[in-house]
Amino acid sequence: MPDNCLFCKIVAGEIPAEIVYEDDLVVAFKDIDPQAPVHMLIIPRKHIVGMNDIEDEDQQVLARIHFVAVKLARQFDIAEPGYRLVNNCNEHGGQAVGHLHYHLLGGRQLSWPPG
Ligand code: DGP
Repeated sequence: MPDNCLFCKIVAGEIPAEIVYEDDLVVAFKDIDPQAPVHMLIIPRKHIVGMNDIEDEDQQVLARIHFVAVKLARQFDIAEPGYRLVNNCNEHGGQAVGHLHYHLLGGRQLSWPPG
Protein backbone atom coordinates (compact mmCIF):
# COMPACT_ATOMS: atom_id res chain seq x y z
CA MET A 1 0.00 0.00 0.00
CA PRO A 2 1.35 3.47 -0.84
CA ASP A 3 2.34 5.40 2.31
CA ASN A 4 0.22 8.41 1.49
CA CYS A 5 -3.07 6.86 0.37
CA LEU A 6 -5.94 8.04 2.56
CA PHE A 7 -8.33 5.27 1.51
CA CYS A 8 -5.72 2.52 1.97
CA LYS A 9 -5.39 3.85 5.53
CA ILE A 10 -9.16 3.58 6.01
CA VAL A 11 -9.05 0.00 4.67
CA ALA A 12 -6.21 -0.77 7.11
CA GLY A 13 -8.14 0.81 10.03
CA GLU A 14 -5.44 3.47 10.51
CA ILE A 15 -7.89 6.32 9.86
CA PRO A 16 -11.38 6.09 11.33
CA ALA A 17 -14.40 5.92 9.05
CA GLU A 18 -18.03 4.97 9.48
CA ILE A 19 -17.84 1.63 7.73
CA VAL A 20 -21.18 0.33 6.48
CA TYR A 21 -20.00 -2.82 4.67
CA GLU A 22 -16.82 -4.82 4.12
CA ASP A 23 -15.84 -8.14 2.63
CA ASP A 24 -12.76 -9.76 1.11
CA LEU A 25 -12.72 -7.40 -1.90
CA VAL A 26 -14.39 -4.11 -1.00
CA VAL A 27 -15.05 -1.67 1.83
CA ALA A 28 -17.88 0.88 1.97
CA PHE A 29 -18.06 3.84 4.34
CA LYS A 30 -19.93 7.12 4.76
CA ASP A 31 -18.51 10.11 2.93
CA ILE A 32 -16.99 12.71 5.27
CA ASP A 33 -18.66 15.54 3.29
CA PRO A 34 -22.06 14.17 2.27
CA GLN A 35 -23.68 15.69 -0.82
CA ALA A 36 -27.00 13.93 -0.25
CA PRO A 37 -28.86 12.43 2.73
CA VAL A 38 -27.25 9.09 1.81
CA HIS A 39 -23.67 9.39 0.54
CA MET A 40 -21.29 6.48 0.82
CA LEU A 41 -18.08 5.50 -0.90
CA ILE A 42 -17.47 1.95 -2.12
CA ILE A 43 -13.82 1.13 -2.72
CA PRO A 44 -11.65 -1.87 -3.54
CA ARG A 45 -9.32 -3.06 -0.78
CA LYS A 46 -6.66 -3.22 -3.48
CA HIS A 47 -4.98 0.09 -4.25
CA ILE A 48 -6.14 1.04 -7.74
CA VAL A 49 -5.51 4.73 -8.48
CA GLY A 50 -8.53 5.30 -10.68
CA MET A 51 -10.79 4.07 -13.44
CA ASN A 52 -8.00 4.27 -16.06
CA ASP A 53 -5.89 1.86 -14.00
CA ILE A 54 -8.37 -1.01 -13.95
CA GLU A 55 -6.85 -4.27 -15.20
CA ASP A 56 -8.28 -7.58 -16.40
CA GLU A 57 -7.78 -9.10 -12.95
CA ASP A 58 -10.00 -6.40 -11.38
CA GLN A 59 -13.21 -7.52 -13.05
CA GLN A 60 -14.41 -9.41 -9.99
CA VAL A 61 -13.95 -6.42 -7.70
CA LEU A 62 -15.82 -4.16 -10.12
CA ALA A 63 -18.73 -6.57 -10.23
CA ARG A 64 -18.68 -6.75 -6.44
CA ILE A 65 -18.81 -2.94 -6.15
CA HIS A 66 -22.01 -2.92 -8.21
CA PHE A 67 -23.48 -5.75 -6.18
CA VAL A 68 -22.67 -3.97 -2.91
CA ALA A 69 -24.12 -0.69 -4.23
CA VAL A 70 -27.50 -2.33 -4.76
CA LYS A 71 -27.32 -4.09 -1.39
CA LEU A 72 -26.58 -0.78 0.38
CA ALA A 73 -29.23 1.07 -1.62
CA ARG A 74 -31.80 -1.42 -0.34
CA GLN A 75 -30.42 -1.35 3.20
CA PHE A 76 -30.48 2.47 3.35
CA ASP A 77 -33.92 2.66 1.73
CA ILE A 78 -32.99 4.50 -1.45
CA ALA A 79 -33.46 1.67 -3.96
CA GLU A 80 -36.84 3.27 -4.53
CA PRO A 81 -37.29 6.07 -5.59
CA GLY A 82 -33.70 5.76 -6.80
CA TYR A 83 -30.07 6.70 -6.45
CA ARG A 84 -26.84 7.30 -8.34
CA LEU A 85 -23.53 5.41 -8.46
CA VAL A 86 -20.74 7.72 -9.62
CA ASN A 87 -17.05 7.45 -10.39
CA ASN A 88 -15.04 10.65 -10.84
CA CYS A 89 -12.00 10.00 -13.03
CA ASN A 90 -8.96 12.29 -13.01
CA GLU A 91 -8.91 16.09 -13.06
CA HIS A 92 -11.83 16.84 -15.36
CA GLY A 93 -13.89 14.14 -13.71
CA GLY A 94 -13.32 15.84 -10.35
CA GLN A 95 -11.33 13.04 -8.70
CA ALA A 96 -9.67 14.29 -5.51
CA VAL A 97 -8.55 11.02 -3.89
CA GLY A 98 -6.24 8.72 -5.87
CA HIS A 99 -7.77 5.40 -4.82
CA LEU A 100 -10.63 4.12 -6.98
CA HIS A 101 -13.98 4.86 -5.37
CA TYR A 102 -17.64 4.97 -6.33
CA HIS A 103 -20.04 7.41 -4.73
CA LEU A 104 -23.46 6.00 -3.81
CA LEU A 105 -25.81 8.98 -3.52
CA GLY A 106 -29.50 9.11 -2.74
CA GLY A 107 -32.26 10.36 -0.48
CA ARG A 108 -33.08 13.43 -2.58
CA GLN A 109 -33.84 14.26 -6.20
CA LEU A 110 -30.47 14.39 -7.97
CA SER A 111 -30.08 16.82 -10.86
CA TRP A 112 -28.83 16.11 -14.37
CA PRO A 113 -26.53 16.98 -16.04
CA PRO A 114 -23.96 17.09 -13.21
CA GLY A 115 -21.86 20.25 -12.93
P1 DGP B 1 -13.69 12.42 -5.36
O1 DGP B 1 -13.83 13.88 -5.60
O2 DGP B 1 -14.53 11.62 -6.31
O3 DGP B 1 -12.23 11.97 -5.33
O4 DGP B 1 -14.32 12.15 -3.94
C1 DGP B 1 -13.57 12.01 -2.78
C2 DGP B 1 -14.55 11.90 -1.64
O5 DGP B 1 -13.87 11.41 -0.52
C3 DGP B 1 -15.20 13.21 -1.23
O6 DGP B 1 -16.60 13.12 -1.43
C4 DGP B 1 -14.88 13.36 0.24
C5 DGP B 1 -14.43 11.98 0.64
N1 DGP B 1 -13.38 11.96 1.65
C6 DGP B 1 -12.19 12.61 1.59
N2 DGP B 1 -11.47 12.35 2.68
C7 DGP B 1 -12.22 11.51 3.45
C8 DGP B 1 -12.00 10.87 4.71
O7 DGP B 1 -10.97 11.02 5.36
N3 DGP B 1 -13.00 10.09 5.18
C9 DGP B 1 -14.18 9.90 4.49
N4 DGP B 1 -15.09 9.11 5.05
N5 DGP B 1 -14.40 10.46 3.28
C10 DGP B 1 -13.43 11.26 2.79
